Parts: sequence; C-alpha cells; structure tokens
Amino acid sequence: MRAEQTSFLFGANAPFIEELYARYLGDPNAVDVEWRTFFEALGEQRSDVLAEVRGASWAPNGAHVIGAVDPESLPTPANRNVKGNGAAVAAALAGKTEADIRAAAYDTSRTFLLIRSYRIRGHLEADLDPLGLVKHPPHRELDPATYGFGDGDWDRPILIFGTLGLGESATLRQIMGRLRKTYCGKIGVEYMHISDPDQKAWIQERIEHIENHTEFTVEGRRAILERVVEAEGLERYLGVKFVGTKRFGLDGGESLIPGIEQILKRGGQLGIRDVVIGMPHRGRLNTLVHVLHKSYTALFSEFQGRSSLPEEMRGSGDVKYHLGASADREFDGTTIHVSLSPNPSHLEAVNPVVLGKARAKEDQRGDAERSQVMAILMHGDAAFAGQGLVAESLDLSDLEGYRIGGTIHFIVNNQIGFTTLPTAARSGPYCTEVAKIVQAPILHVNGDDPEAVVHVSRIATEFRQRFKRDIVIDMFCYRRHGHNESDEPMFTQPMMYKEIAGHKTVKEVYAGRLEAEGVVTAAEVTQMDAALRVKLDKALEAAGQYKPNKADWLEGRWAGLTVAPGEEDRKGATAVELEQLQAVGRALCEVPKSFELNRKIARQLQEKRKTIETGKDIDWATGEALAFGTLLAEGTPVRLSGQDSGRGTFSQRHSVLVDQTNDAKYIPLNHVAEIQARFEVIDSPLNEAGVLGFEYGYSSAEPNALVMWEAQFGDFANGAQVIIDQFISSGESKWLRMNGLVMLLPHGYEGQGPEHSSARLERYLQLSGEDNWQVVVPTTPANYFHALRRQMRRSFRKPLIVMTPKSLLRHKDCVSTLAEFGPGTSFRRLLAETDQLADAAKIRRVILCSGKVYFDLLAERRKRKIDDIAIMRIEQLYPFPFTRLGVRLSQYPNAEVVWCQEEPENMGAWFFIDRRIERALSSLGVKATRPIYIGRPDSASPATGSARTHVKEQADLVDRALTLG
Ligand SMILES: Cc1ncc(C[n+]2csc(CCOP(=O)(O)OP(=O)(O)O)c2C)c(N)n1
Repeated sequence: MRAEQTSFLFGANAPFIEELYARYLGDPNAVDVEWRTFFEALGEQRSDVLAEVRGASWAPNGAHVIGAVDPESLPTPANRNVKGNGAAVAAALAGKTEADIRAAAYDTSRTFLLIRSYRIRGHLEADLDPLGLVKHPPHRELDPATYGFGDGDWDRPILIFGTLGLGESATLRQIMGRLRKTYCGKIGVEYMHISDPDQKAWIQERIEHIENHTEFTVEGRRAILERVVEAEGLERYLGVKFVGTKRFGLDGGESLIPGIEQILKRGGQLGIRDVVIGMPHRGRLNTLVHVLHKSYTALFSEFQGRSSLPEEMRGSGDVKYHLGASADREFDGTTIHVSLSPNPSHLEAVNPVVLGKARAKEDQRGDAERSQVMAILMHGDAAFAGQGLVAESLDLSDLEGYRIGGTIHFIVNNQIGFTTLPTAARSGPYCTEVAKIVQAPILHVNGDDPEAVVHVSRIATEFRQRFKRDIVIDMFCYRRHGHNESDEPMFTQPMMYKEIAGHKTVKEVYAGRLEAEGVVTAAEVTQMDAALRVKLDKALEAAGQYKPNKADWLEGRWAGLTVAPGEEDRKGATAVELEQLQAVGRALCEVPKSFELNRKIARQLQEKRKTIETGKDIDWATGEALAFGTLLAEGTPVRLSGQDSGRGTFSQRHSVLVDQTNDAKYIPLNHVAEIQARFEVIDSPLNEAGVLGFEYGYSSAEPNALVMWEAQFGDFANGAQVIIDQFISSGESKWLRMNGLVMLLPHGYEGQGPEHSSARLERYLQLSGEDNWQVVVPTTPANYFHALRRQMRRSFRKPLIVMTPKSLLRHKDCVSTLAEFGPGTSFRRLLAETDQLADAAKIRRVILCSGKVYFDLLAERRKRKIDDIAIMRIEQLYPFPFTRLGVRLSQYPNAEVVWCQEEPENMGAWFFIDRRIERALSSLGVKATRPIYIGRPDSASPATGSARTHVKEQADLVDRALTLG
C-alpha cells in the first residue's frame, strides 16, 4: 500500500470512515449508495480493512493528512446529475484485488476533497480583475499535488459517480479541466457557505455542468455588444460635450448595462412584472437612459443647466445623478414596470427604502409568492463594505414583516472608493463579505467580459426566482477617470491609473473578441458607433428647446391626491359615528372562546370594555387602537413596525395577544369588521435606519395605507438620522415624492436619565420648512386618534412626526370621552384653557406649552387654586397655527405670555417657537409682545441621570411658571 493511501485511510479520516462503516453495518441504506457499494465491494476483506482503520499500531500519525473527509465532499443524489449506479460500480470493482479496491476508494475520496476545495476556494484563482492588480498566489488547496496526485495520475480513470456532470468515472485531467473552467475562469463563485442543501446543489448544477459559461447566440452576442457600445458611447459623448461636468461615469464598468438588461429580461420570463431599483451615483445617468429609457434630449437639457421639473413645480429639485424615474419596458412581449428610486448622496441609504417599496408593491398585487416584484440594488465596492445600512438591509431580507423574496445586489466594483483603495477600505478579502450574514451566494465576475456578466446576471435572476433570497453579483472593473470627471486620480493612484490608461475599453476588448471569432466585422462596430453618434447629435440639438412638461407624481396609486391646500383646510373627515366606535372598541376586547388570556391582560381588557361602554376615561392605547380599528373597518390597511411594537415598549398596546397555553397569537384589530383591511404590526429587528427607511419606502409606494414606524424611545431615532434628513423631511421638495409616513417617538421628562427622556423635538422643528411635514405633540387620546386618522382622510400626504407619551399612557387625566372621537370632532392644533378661571381680562399670565408638562402645570395650578393664569396647549408645532393662536391670545389682553417646557433651553421647542409666538402676538394689540422662557437651563445632555435632581428641576420649573412677578 502506498504511503498516501495509508495516510488517507488511517490518518485523520479514520474516525470518519469508521463511523460510516458503523452506520453501514447498522443499516446499509443509511450511507450513500457509493459508500454502500464500496463497502459491499470490499466483501470478505472489509473486516480486515476496517480493523486496520481502527488502529494498526504502525499507522503513521497524521503524516500528509489533508483533512478529514467531510460528508459534503461526497456525491449525494443532490449534487450530481448522474444517478449513482451501484451495480456499475460494483462491476467496476468486481474481480479487483483488495489493494485495487482500496486504491480506487482512495482515488475517489481524495478527488472529492480536491473538488470540494475548488467549490470552496476556486474563486481565489479566478481571473476577476481586468487590470490584473489583484493577484492571489496559487492556493495550495487547489493543487492536485496536495492530495497526493503526481504527474502519472492525470489520465487514469477515477470513480466520481457523475459528480461535476462528468460520467461515473473521469480522468484527473478531465476533472481539473472542468474545475478550472467552472471555478477559475472569469467568474468566481462563493456558495459553499450556504447551509441549505437545495440552494447549494442548485448552484452547483447550474454552473458545473456548463463549466459556468453560456453559449450565446450570434444575435445575443451582438445585442450585448450594442449595449456596451451605447453605454461607452454616452459617457464618451458627455465627456466631450460637457467637459469637466460631474457625471460619475460608468467608464470601465459598462458591462453593468447588459447585466441589468439581462436581469429584466430573464426576470420577465420568470414572472417578474415590477422592478424597483436603487443605485448610487456611479453609472446612474447611463442607467436612467439605457435602462429607464429617459431620453438623451432630457438628459442633455439637464446638462445644459435646466431643471428636470416643469417650471411651475415648487421645491428644491435635485442634481441629475440623484433623480428617479420609471418606465414600462417590454421584453419578449412582456411588460415590466421599472422604477429607479431617487436617492440622496448618502451611499446605501436608499437600500431599505427600495425594499419597502417592493414590499408595498407585492402587497398591492397580492403577490404572496413574491415572484412578481423584485428589487435590484446596485452598489459601489467601498460603500458596500463600509456602510452599516447594508447589513441592516440584508438582515431584513428574510424576516416575515420585511421579506420581499430576495434582492439582486449588483456591485460595480471598480476597486477604489474616491481615493481610497480596498486595502484601506475593508478588512475582509472581498467587499462582499457582509452578504454572508444571510448566506447569500456571491458571484464575482470580470467586468471586461460582458458575456460572463450577462451569464451571472441570468443565474442571479433564476436563483432569486427559485429560492426568493438575496444574491450578489460583484463585478470587478475599474474607474477610467477620477472619482468624478474633474478629479485627478494620478495624485493618489499613479500606478493604477497608468495601468488604466493603457487598458483597452470594455467595448474594445469585447468587440475585438467578437471580431476575432467572426461574429462581427470591424466595419460593423464602426457603424454601431456612428449610428449612436447621429442619435446623440440629434438629441443634443433638440435639448435647447426641451421642456419637461409633466412631473410624474400623483400618478398610479397616487392618482386622486392633490397638492396640500392652505392652513385652515386640513382637518380631514376624521370623526367616527359612536356606534362604529363602540363596535370597534368591543372587538378590541374580545378573544375566541378557547383562547387562554393572561390574567392581567384579561383584567385590562375588562377595564377597556368598561371605558368603551361608558364612553369615559378612554386611555391613550385605546384611542390609538380606535384610530387603527376604524381605519381598518373603512378599508384602510394599517402597518406599524418598531422594536417590540406588538406589545408596546411600555406594555400599553397589547395589539397581539398570546394564548398562555400554546403561544398562539390573536390580533383583535384583525377582527373588527366582517370586511376590513389588514392590520400588520411587526416587532422589528434592533436597528433604526434600516427599518425606518423600509417604512418610508413602503409609504412612498402605498399612499392608501397608514404606515407607522415607532422608536423604542424617541432618541433612538437619531440612529436613523440619514433617513429623516435625506428622505422624510426633504423627499417631496427634492424629488416630488409625497409621503404619509408616521413616526411615533416616545418623549417626556420622567427622570429616566439622559437617554430616555428626549425624542429631540428640536431636530424635527429645525427641519420643518416649506410645509414639508407635521410635528405634533398631542396630549389627549382623542387628539392622537384624529391626528392618525387625518393622515388617511385628506387629499394629500405629509409625513407626521408624533411625540408620544410614556407616563401619560397611564395618567388619570390623560383620557378622552368617546364623544371626543365622535361626530363633529377633529384634530385640534391648539387646546384652549379647560378650567373655569377669572374673567379673561383678569388673567395675568398665559402659559403656552406642549406635551406632558401640561399635566404637571394643571395639577399644581389646581392645587394652588390659582385662577389668573391660563394654560393652553399647542398640539401641533408645525405647521404652526398662527391664526388660531392669535385668536386665543387676543382673549387675554392683559396677560403676559410664557412658554413653558420641560426640556433644556437649547432643546425642545423654544428656539422654534419664540419667534412664532412673537409673530402671532405682533398684530393683536395685547399687552404681551413676546414670550418669556421658563424651563430647564441649557444643557449638554438632554436630562439629568439623577431621579432626585429631575424631580427637583421639574418642581422648580412648574413653580416658576405658576409664580407671577
Ligand atoms: C455616506 C456617505 N459618505 C461619504 C460619501 C462621499 N462619497 C461619495 S462617492 C464615495 C466613494 C464611493 O466609493 P464606491 O462605493 O466604491 O463607489 P465608486 O464611486 O467607486 O463607484 C464617497 C466616499 C457619500 N456619498 N456617502
């Protein structure tokens, strides 16, 4: 027996073989057919062999051991296409000596190890980098010599039972040929990290049997060339006609365009009807024109400095490489609606937004299989590796509340981020490592080979449709110019850019290849270039006269909605008939007969039922549930997501009831009417930006559902600041995209310390402008109810920021009567004095405030029996109710006006509201001309960490507010 054989059987593999054999003895069917055959073939000798395996005293101790045989490396029915034929194997081994059989088994086993190594690490020797800058040294595990194969072993048949799509047996030469082509060509595949055997087997079969290569037809190849000609031609043309203008060109990554086209085309064949795309700056103009079919003329007009929006449209607009677009594209007679989401500069921030949109579209189509709507996210390599939102979005991909059935990620990996090289941009070997958190397959591909790019795009689309999971294409390419076209890359990467300068363009490389293979002639390529040039020249000529004549908003799902009307006309029809309120209220308190409620919850429900029946003392959570329930009964879907939102952070909501005997769930809001819309409440994963972005996206595709995101505590929303700044507050102004998202932000000073007190109201007020959204601080359940219903019962949509309560959830005075939800009621922007005080002329001070501090002031004023200080609540801070406030303040001609807040002076509403109160007072002719501040002094942290200090501070500010003079 040869030394290697001995080492294989008796080295680290021995326990494995022994274990297999034990299994075989117990039940021959318990081992794969190949091993069964092998053990059978050993016949009489098997006990001797196994005895030796178990521990011949002379067995070398791990010498030249290449690792234990892993069951993964063995052919199973799933990972080979030729059914194992035990009889054939037995025949092959028949009449062989023990030594022969053992040699055959040894060959087979080490070959499987070799094959497995290629499946795992073949990508490390793939030819991925067009510039040849990334050079992986030969990998030991990919060298047959590591497995004991020598020069003489290459042409001997080895039993491999159909693995790799080869026959029952193949020579090492054949095996290596297939492995090198499949795993080390222009495509490198990472998929062995996937634990699902079906997914893994599918990829294996999809690539191995065809050596990871599609044989395109002549027409197919010409079509790919045309896409590349157009992609390159447009960038070149822009470079010449608009010298130095930023366009974040695709030059070097042109294969993106045929790749995306392939995804759409193959997607269409596999049932996709709607595609939502998110992408960064790089190649965006090319995508807009060649994928979204925006006209060259419109693009050139923007390059000439004209707006993309019709003249009468308001708003800031945005730079051309952030704009969105949509189009109906036709592929083989199938129409696919494709929309490119507008996005901010902030890389990867658009990801969750796109996912949310896709989810909304699936819900609209009733696409439970998630086979009709697909998201494509494009990325830069540096951003994909660096931005946390990538991981947050990936993490959403298989969660019930956020699943969209898989996203195709396409990375334009130009191996640089601005001036930063991969060595400084990431710690992992590839920019794609993060995708492994969801076990996504990763297809690395050389961007200089457009056919390989189209090939992997097709596989990615098929995988997505088959398994409804994310998959990543990592297209290695380069960036021909600087980060933008006026940037000098030689300052920082001289070597790389010398290499690039001498490197043929993607078109030159591909056209050259097709010419050499006789698919096109040089003259035809010249003709393609010339035809494009004529088109571009014509479009440029027309650009001077181009006028965008319509903005594509308020179409499709948004049809029927209008531009927001003036200040006074915004109440909406939010009141609900009392019987309806009671019917919904009763449903909230009911569970199926057999349902075993938690006893405390049962008691709470009893109390809730009482408040509904008596129409008194309706608390916050009930007010909210009535808003949800009445909307649902009226056919408006309601979607709420946030951390622990089902129960509610403060154990107040209990929208999902849990059977104490079996964990079964019951959601009363889904049983409020015979025919009703769906209530979806989702306990979100522990991230803010990803989930908030998702809900913003959902809401921007579905104006007819009440969509809410809830922060655990309001200040945690600052982890999602990019979504707030870049999308929610400014999306309508930048991109003409209305949005009705609601943000629920628990806020209030209750002695819980710096991090649980403030929802940073000041941030939202500072961002308020141009009628962009609404910021409210409701202090009654009924007003909250109306604020929520108002979102859906008006002809326009604006985001709603709500400071929601914590202690007020259980405050005896923070309650409403049922009548306050009933006929004749609506949202109140300002709540006037409620108590019987002295005559208005005798009122010496009016305290204006918002939120929880009102209840502290009210209680103390009652306690002190003060009757010359009035208290009014400003329930909506933005848009500011100037007129209403003026009317109310003019009732108190002799009063000074105080703004009282519990937040420090540099926070809360003060900076925002002082000038507004002043303006409201300016034309009233009353004594007060501007407000006096009463609240905590300015402070670096929002609140004290000491509960005792908090109580003292709070008592002090209430005292000052109620002390005249
Ligand atoms: C969140 C964020 N940080 C910084 C930037 C500034 N910036 C714009 S592009 C860029 C480089 C991006 O590199 P990569 O993702 O590889 O894309 P490429 O430009 O190379 O296509 C940087 C740092 C940004 N736009 N967004």
